Amino acid sequence: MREMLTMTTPPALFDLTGRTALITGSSQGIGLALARGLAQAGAGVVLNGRDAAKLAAACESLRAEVPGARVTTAAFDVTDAAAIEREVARTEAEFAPVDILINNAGIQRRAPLAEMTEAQWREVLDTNLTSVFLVARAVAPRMIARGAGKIINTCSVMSEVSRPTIANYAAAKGGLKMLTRAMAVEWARHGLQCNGIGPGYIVTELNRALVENVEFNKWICGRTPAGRWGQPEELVGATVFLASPASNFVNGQILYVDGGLLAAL
Ligand code: NAP
Ligand code: GCO
Repeated sequence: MREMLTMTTPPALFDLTGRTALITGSSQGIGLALARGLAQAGAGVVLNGRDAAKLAAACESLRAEVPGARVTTAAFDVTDAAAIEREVARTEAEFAPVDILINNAGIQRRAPLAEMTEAQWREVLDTNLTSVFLVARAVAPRMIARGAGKIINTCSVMSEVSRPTIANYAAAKGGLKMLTRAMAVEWARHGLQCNGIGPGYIVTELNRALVENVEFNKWICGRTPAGRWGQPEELVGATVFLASPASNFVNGQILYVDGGLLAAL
């Protein structure tokens, strides 16, 4: 056993040099922070979003922040199956094979459930859940052919609990927890590790209205044992772990990074 432990030194366990990560929804927020952290760990990164100009700006800033980093962009809507297939094929042909897929793109459309429109329901389920099926369906066969790959899905504490006005989002993130496990069950035998990260309340554009709401801000800081909102950068450690050789025997797990929120009544 001792020999096994000395086989790989800690830095190598978390070294992503030579690997390439596609991070959906990475033109801002959590996705961009994860891309930055993966680049700092040595990975080449492919930024994604629908807005090409926003992507170009994010790409430029990342190249400046992480000198020598391999950074490119792939603009596509994660709900558009044809665009996904086209951009994944182009990325693998022109940039590098995708070793790490982070299904991170997501939206919120808050409304009381009894008043929620079909459009609000479908847009959230399409973007936060079905998209993960569509993108993984394009990437996983290539990983399976190579006998290796890391898939990390951005779940949420809403994969476990809900609150009023986000039934669509909670349903999507609850489904994403089980889709993550289903991926692990089918693809682990092919050398893939499929897991998720479960952020708590993080300060991003998606939550701007909540952060700026004095009453909600007070509630969430009281509801979170750490007594504060999280920052996107605080999700990087868990993501690098799940993207690296350190997690080669970890499958079907959701790693919650929530300041203790789910531990508390
Ligand atoms: P954000 O700041 O609003 O960023 C969302 C990103 O997703 C943007 O880059 C956006 O770019 C992209 N995106 C949205 N719809 C897309 C689509 N159809 N196709 C491709 N890209 C799309 O949100 P965030 O807080 O970073 O959220 C990122 C992920 O973390 C989401 O899955 C969210 O559910 C999850 N999450 C967030 C929190 C939190 O507290 N913030 C907590 C738990 C989980 P474009 O609009 O340019 O396409
Ligand atoms: C909300 C928030 C949450 C967070 C996150 C918590 O309306 O309560 O948007 O859904 O974004 O998902 O983990």
